Amino acid sequence: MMGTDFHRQVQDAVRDEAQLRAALEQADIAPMLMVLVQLTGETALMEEVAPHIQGPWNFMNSVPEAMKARVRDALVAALKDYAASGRAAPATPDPAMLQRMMSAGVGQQVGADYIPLLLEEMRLAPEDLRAVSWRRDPGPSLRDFKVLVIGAGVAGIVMGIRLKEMGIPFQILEKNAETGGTWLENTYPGCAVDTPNHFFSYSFAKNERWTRHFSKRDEILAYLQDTANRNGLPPHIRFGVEVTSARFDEGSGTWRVAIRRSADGGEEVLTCNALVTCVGQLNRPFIPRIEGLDDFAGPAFHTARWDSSVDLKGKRVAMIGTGASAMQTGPSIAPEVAHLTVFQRTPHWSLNNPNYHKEVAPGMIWALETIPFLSQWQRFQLFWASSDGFHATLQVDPGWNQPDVSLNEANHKMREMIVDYVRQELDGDEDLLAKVIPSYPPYGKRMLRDNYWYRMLKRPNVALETGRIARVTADAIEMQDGTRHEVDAIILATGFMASKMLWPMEIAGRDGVTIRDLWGDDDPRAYLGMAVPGFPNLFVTYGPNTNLAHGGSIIFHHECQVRWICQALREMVEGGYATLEVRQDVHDDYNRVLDAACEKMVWSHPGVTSWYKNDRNRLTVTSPWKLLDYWRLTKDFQPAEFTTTPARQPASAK
Ligand code: N01
Repeated sequence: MMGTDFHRQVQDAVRDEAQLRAALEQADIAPMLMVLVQLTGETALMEEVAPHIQGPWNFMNSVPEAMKARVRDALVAALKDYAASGRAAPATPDPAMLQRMMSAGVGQQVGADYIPLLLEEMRLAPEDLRAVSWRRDPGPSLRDFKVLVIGAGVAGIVMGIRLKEMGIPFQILEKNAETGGTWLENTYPGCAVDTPNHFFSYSFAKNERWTRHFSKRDEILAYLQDTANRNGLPPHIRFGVEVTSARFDEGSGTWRVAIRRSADGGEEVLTCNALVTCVGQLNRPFIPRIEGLDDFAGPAFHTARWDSSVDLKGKRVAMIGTGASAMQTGPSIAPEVAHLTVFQRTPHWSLNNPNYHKEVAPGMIWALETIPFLSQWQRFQLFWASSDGFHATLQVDPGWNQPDVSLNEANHKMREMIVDYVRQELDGDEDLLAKVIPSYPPYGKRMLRDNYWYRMLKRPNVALETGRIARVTADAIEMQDGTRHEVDAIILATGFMASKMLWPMEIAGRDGVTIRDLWGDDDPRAYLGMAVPGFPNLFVTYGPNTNLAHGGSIIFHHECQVRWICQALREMVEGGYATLEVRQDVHDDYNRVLDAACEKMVWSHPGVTSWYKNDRNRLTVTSPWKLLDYWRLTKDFQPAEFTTTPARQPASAK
């Protein structure tokens, strides 16, 4: 924080003491405590409060009111003192002090190895530690270097911002008419994030104004678009063009990228030195092959292609699927439809989070905006809450005596805790409970956040069907046991073609070998999820085994990937290389270790079927690594892991 910013913030904070005190009543106690320690260097009160903090979420502490009041008083006094004295902003605490503060703030031991990661993530100091800078002046060699980025969603935005910062010429190709990617395309009722928002945001574009702890789609889309606009991305984005294929040209070491314009269907070929895909894993809807689905007479659409022209009010609606999209859609439409039949093939686990439906109190928003360092410490709390805490409990204990239903003691306790919660939500309806509790261990499929799903199932106008669908007719869904559900509309909450990564683009590398030749429909592999032998100068974000399922935010992963890709591009530019290609042995060794790590994780459990793995039980989509592991793996690009060819050719890109 620059000195003047700090002083302006401190002056703003103390201008109206009554307002400051009212705001502090609504802000979270642990982040306030951390700010107090940072401002004063005094730890005595923190040590007194620490035993009352039992976890990183704000609902996990039992700090007595009188103690909270002392924290607030001390913070007001510290802010007033800074305002009156004009003293410089306090330095970032040293690593040992940070570790103690962090551990006290979350009521858990924060390992020293997390401190460098957290400093980046929180941005306590003004420097942007994730920015990649040149080691020597790239000079004129940048002029004829060009990067094409496919997609202007969450990953494409950070990719573009970092390329722009480095001065690397680039263009983003986006099939839609606006930025936002998945948050633009998904408009189904109830669409929201289920990672806490003060963490689910870019580290370099904090947003203190989230109105909810888990915001709805419109607010997230506005944030993404605002971030893109503020950072001057629109002139670099070509909207309304879909990449259909990309071919590597061995002679020039460049990629020839074919695009189709949505306005007139016309086609063009662009050329670039490096190609970065930012198309996500969850972009192409999966439409199940159900006999007769095309013959249904009423509206039938996928959650990610929501047809807002259809009024569901008073209609008999079928919803197929019970994943994250269904979890948000179902309870949102149930109150208005005449009848909702939920078709569950296998149940999901779902956790309750008391903040999930809450708005952020206005005083808290004010405090986050106004009090120096508070939003950084808030981010830390939520990072830790959503971080690696559960990772160890998601690994198989080979000696565990109930391996079908859980992995180990901690996982079994979680199972029992969730079952108790669901039983309560279902008012003790044991028949329904038996249908909605999975037989596989918790976290086997993506862990959902309960959006009042179980209460929805208790509504008189909602029914849960757990049989197998046989066919769809013009006006009904027929089950294998002969049951017939007459419906007016069908919602397909059936997920995405996640394993068929980069589809439907045809991407051909050396010798014309395509990504599909290599990966088939469901077996993608890459080094760190980003680089593929035989595909020089191609970088994949959110590629194989980079989805997060134990915690974290996909934005965190994107920032790790983008830094690594920028370092790779720096290597190309500074070295004047035509090509940069991951070594086959490096790729293979990584995948061997990765597969072994995956096999121990809950997502590989034989009782689980999910989009995380292919039908040979190999995890293809999801990462087995802790956030710390992946951060370490991607922090420093290792040139020795790549082969290069010299003498770059200019890309005659349009
Ligand atoms: O898709 P899913 P999703 N007959 O694949 C069922 C992210 N996301 O769109 O479990 C009957 O999870 C299928 O059944 P089964 C998030 O990463 C995030 O809900 O395979 N049923 C399953 O129930 C998420 O994980 C948010 O037995 C069929 C459902 O369809 C990912 O997107 C919100 C079937 C598909 O569930 C995908 O979630 C929304 C068939 N033939 C999405 N085929 C946030 O909160 C499939 N199913 C941030």
